[in-house]
Amino acid sequence: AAFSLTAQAQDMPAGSIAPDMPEKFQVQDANFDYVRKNVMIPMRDGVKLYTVILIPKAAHDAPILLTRTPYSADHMVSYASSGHMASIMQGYDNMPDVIMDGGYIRVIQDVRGKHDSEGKYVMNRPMHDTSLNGTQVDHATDTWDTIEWLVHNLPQSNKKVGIIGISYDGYTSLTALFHPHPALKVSVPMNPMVDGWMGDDWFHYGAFREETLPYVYNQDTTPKGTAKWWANEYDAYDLYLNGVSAGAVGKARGMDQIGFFKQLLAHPAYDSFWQQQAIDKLLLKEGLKVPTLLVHSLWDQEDISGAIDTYYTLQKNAASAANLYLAMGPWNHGGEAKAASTLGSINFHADTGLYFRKKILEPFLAHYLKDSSIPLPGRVTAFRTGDNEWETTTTLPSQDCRSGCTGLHFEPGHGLGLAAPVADAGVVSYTADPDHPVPYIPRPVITSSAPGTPWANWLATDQRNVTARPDVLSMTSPVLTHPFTIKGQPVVHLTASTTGTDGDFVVKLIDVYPDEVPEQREMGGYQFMVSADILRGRYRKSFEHPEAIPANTPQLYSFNLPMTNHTFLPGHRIMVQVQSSWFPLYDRNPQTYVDNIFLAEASAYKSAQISIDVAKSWVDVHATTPTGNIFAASTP
Ligand code: PG9
Repeated sequence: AAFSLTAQAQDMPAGSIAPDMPEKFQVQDANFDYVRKNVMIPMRDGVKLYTVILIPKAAHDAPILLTRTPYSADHMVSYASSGHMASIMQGYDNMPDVIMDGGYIRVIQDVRGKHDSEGKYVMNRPMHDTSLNGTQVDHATDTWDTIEWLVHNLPQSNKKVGIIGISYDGYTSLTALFHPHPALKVSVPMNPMVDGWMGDDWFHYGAFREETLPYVYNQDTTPKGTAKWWANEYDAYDLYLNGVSAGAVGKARGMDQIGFFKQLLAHPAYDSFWQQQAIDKLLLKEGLKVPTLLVHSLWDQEDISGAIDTYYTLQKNAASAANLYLAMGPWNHGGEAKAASTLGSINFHADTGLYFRKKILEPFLAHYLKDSSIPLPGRVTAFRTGDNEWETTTTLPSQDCRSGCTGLHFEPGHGLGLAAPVADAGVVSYTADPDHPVPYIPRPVITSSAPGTPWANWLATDQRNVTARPDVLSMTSPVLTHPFTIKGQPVVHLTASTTGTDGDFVVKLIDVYPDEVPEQREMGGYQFMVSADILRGRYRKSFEHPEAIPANTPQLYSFNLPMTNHTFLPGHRIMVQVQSSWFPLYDRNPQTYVDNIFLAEASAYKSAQISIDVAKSWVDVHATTPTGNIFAASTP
């Protein structure tokens, strides 16, 4: 060996050095239980997409499970600690107990323009048959071309393909359903991003999710995400307050070079830019032809609307509804892919993630991809929190609550009850000061992308951290003597006036635990948010055409809260909270009407007095348990 070293040195041109790394390192996989192929699959426009294929060595006649991602195919299979396929499948979107144990061929592809794929990235690439995309390609055509290549190049497969993924990869699982390839037999969009304006990642009913700026920065600056968001302030509350508006915070970091950021700034309202990207509505027009299992997390901190809106929208067409299944559970974003016996402090006393994977996902995939005699799960399988039970139904309660709903009515003295109060019950007021917005989690707010962030479980945070604030209104029921079960989407009816000309309304439905919880003492008095959302007041009449709020004039603010399936237990109380900021998850509303809140000047941000008409404010819920005399006689 000493000789060959000398020889090698002599071969080298003067002034160079022998590199350690071979041109291409060959991994020795003789003792692996799978074969890995990294291939560039050509699309119809010549762009090649980087695709990792893991084939179990025992595979023959095996179905294929595809995921299309902007989060790096390599990264998603880079956890190798042994030669077993399961060891590299620990992580986002990979559920080894289903995918590997099921003998599937696993395929993960980088979408256009991200990581090792060619082409240009567009954050939410519009479908090619809309006016927003002048090319002939989109995620649907890329999926089609990929599947075409897979079924012709994987002799170990049975030529049946399923597509699966969480969040962005749930969105690509939905886009695969447009003009689907005949070999696509099933889709499983988990926590999919569906309509970025209405209630998923970017806005909720027009309020901008300022804490997504780091995501946009990290994702949309370089193909491999090498440029990282930065902030000098440790507390994101300070960062966004100092930055004034979301537009200014982004611009200070050069984000006005990013196409998607420019689109955000140009489209604060629900105009045709957003409407043409609402996947649920496009899919209704297209028709759902492939069996699809939508997966929804009831405490999804990122995409809490996507799966549910898609479910309701597709119910409008019987043929599409016939291909549709829904599973939902007490998870955060993607929590169903992991162990899920708790959500923050809330304990479900059983692994609901494992139940989902084994009892719902596994048979669903196996039925369509392996053997149609394997029984399917129910149409709708849902975990009910509070009393912690799984249940199966054929459908969900109506989305609008037009009939058959129970009102949780505001009452004088900050009460909440089932009887509509007398006509003139007065108002309850608070001052909303944009210089002191209500934090969505206790400060310091560790931003969603930073180490140590409580982001994943924040929706289950104890609301006592804000209940005592004078700008948070809490309406509380007496103690329940009976269980009170609600399902579906609560509908808010708030009649309020403001001294300003714009304003936000956050409404939260909260389960207040008894002061003493012997089996879990730290839960005593816990205020568990069951469902909550925000409406930007300028959109109260039209999401497309904002209107200033006439000062000091009562207005109706009506909007749906996220899906529930929850039992308030005896001994607990029901609370509804109202506040005018949820910061910095949502950008501040200046409370003075300006054309574009992204560009609001510091001088526009003004305090406002908010007055809620007690008799004309309530939250409708689908209650499935008795609604008669369910409360103890006196308000505690
Ligand atoms: N919620 C993330 C996302 C989806 C779609 C667009 C942008 C962001 C995600 O977790 O993938």
